[in-house]
Amino acid sequence: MANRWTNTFTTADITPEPLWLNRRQLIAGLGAASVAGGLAGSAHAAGEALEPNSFEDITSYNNYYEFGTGKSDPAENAAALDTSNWSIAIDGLVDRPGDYSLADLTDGLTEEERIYRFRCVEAWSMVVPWNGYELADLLAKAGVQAGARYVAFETAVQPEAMPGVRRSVIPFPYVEGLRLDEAMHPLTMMATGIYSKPIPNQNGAPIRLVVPWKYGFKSIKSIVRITLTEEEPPTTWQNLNAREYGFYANVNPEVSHPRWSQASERMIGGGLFASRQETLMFNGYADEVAGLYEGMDLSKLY
Ligand SMILES: Nc1nc2c(c(=O)[nH]1)N[C@H]1C(S)=C(S)[C@@H](COP(=O)(O)O)O[C@H]1N2
Ligand SMILES: [Mo]
Repeated sequence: MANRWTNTFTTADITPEPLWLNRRQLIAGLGAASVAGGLAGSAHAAGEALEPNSFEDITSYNNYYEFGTGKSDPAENAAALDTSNWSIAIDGLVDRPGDYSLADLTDGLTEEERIYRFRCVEAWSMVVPWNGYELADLLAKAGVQAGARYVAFETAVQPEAMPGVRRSVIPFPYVEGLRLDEAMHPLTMMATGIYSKPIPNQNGAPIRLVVPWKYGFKSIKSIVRITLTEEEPPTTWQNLNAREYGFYANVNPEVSHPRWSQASERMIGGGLFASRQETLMFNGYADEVAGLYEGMDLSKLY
């Protein structure tokens, strides 16, 4: 599969259609065919093929506050992260709570490649070729119970390895959450690779969330716990500043951050004279996800 990157890539290649067709039960309210068509259509709607950033761009300009607040701190410090014998505790409203190794979680699943836009709340963006699995398939291993409405996530805390944790630059562990239907959406993935290589520590090794229609801070790294809950779980940035960061944090060019506009974004790797590009509603994934928020006031979903 690695040699696919040397070929011209179309969005239709991102997910083999049979994988979509297997997902009928998981795609509540949408026919599998329309989801497959919708994903293929999204980049066309955005008017361009997705041209991934270089591996170097993606792995040297990071936000991972456990390793420091500078963009190059994670790449400099994250080699110390111990990713050996990783397991994720899955608990809360599940049929089979317990510690799941990466092998347990991915057993029987086919790793997929997805080229996704990635838009940080700080108004920069990249295009990343992730490798990984749909979160819905991992959650199915634990068996989500009927009463579950939200999914909470937690990042590892390794003070010896993490200078940002030792200095408490923000409260740790870093925590995030999704509504269950967002978590089950076929675009939501758990990434274990980039460019068909194991995901580098600075990008959230060995396994991190990727939710492409939301601001990057929702895509929590190096996950050690997943809890299915009835109540909306707290999130790190809401805890820090609820007036600036909301639970939903859907990319929305029409709703400014209190301190800056979200109407446009700077593309990483574009060079000094690169022009900004317009930010797209739901980061270009509106066809697929707008239905999740029907009847909700999008201006309040920041
Ligand atoms: N645990 C943890 N996860 C995190 C962060 C963090 O500081 N700690 N930063 C978030 C933010 S703000 C962004 S933009 C993305 C950056 O992902 P990347 O470095 O792979 O581009 O990770 C998100 N996940
Ligand atoms: Mo971010």
